[in-house]
Amino acid sequence: MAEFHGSFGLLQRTCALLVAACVIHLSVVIVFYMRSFDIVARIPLPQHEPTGARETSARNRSAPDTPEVDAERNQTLQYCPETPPRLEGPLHVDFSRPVKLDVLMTDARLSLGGHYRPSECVSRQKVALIIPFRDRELHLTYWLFYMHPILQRQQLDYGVYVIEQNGDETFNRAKLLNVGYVEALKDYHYDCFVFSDIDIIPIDDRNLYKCYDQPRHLSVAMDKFGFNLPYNHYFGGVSSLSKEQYLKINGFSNNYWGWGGEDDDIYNRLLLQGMSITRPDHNIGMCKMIRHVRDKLNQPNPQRFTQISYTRETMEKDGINSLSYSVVSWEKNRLYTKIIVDIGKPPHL
Ligand code: UDH
Ligand code: MN
Repeated sequence: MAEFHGSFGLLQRTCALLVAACVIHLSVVIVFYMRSFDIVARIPLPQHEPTGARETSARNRSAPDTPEVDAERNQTLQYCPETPPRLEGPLHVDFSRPVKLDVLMTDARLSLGGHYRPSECVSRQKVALIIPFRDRELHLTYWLFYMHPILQRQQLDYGVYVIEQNGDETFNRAKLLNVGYVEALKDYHYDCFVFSDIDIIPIDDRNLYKCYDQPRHLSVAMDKFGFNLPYNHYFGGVSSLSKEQYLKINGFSNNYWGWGGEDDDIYNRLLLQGMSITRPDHNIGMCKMIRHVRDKLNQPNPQRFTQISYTRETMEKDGINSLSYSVVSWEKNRLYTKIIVDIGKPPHL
């Protein structure tokens, strides 16, 4: 009898334990179910999230978060509004006034590599700013001084990449831009690329440095050209392409050595792939270029006119799929990432 009571007690305790486990399991399921509804209700999906926005980066060298961490942030913050609320409109940009970077250098909102993202909302795009560079230190100082505050007011999740051509061969702007695209993607999962000359600053912060449904030309009314376009299909200076748009044209040509032509070749590529370009209104697209003389190692490319007449034939095999270079150094400082690269030299004919 005692033995019967003993095994009955054991059975009773086992059953009680089983019921308790079921209750715990059920409550966990209910909590997760309710939270999933809560998340859907709180996070509106962006209207035009570019493709590739959720791709993972190949390497993560720095402060920028991985997509997994992003996902966590996204649960507590709303997407930034289409129109950033703290824009100032027309700006005062004066290259005769010396500027200092000390205030920016202590801006705690900037992380190493000149990376920023707003704390108040989740940016709709991740923007890499790619700057072709050699021997323009003063221009770089002005660019950083004026651009960081503008990009921050535009609530962009952005990083700055200065791609410096090593050595003293003829300059090749478009090839450096291709390198910038590849290297920036190794750093963070960007989905938008703004390609900017070092010496151009917009004078209205409503000119948003982001990507649109079509490739965008941003520097549309430069002081250098009497606040006009030098010609209708001009696509040089500052432009933006989403990752998808960039890949559709096989990136840029690697073969324009010296000044000129590469921007017209990009324009041809876009049209040949059935795209059109968008531009801001004239007053919003006004910008200033720092006055300078032609660089010694960037003389006009005499072959540029012939080259741009063959874009259709060359673009398939000359671009991101044929890019070759070697990285000399990769260094992040407070305000930007500097990547020095060896991009070879022009073929001798
Ligand atoms: N750059 C350097 N170092 C050089 C040469 C060029 O950093 O030695 C970079 C820099 O970012 C510069 C950009 O390449 O802003 C373009 O070169 P640029 O400033 O000499 O070009 P430019 O002022 O641009 O002449 C206006 C071009 C409009 C004519 C359109 C031709 N298709
Ligand atoms: Mn210039």
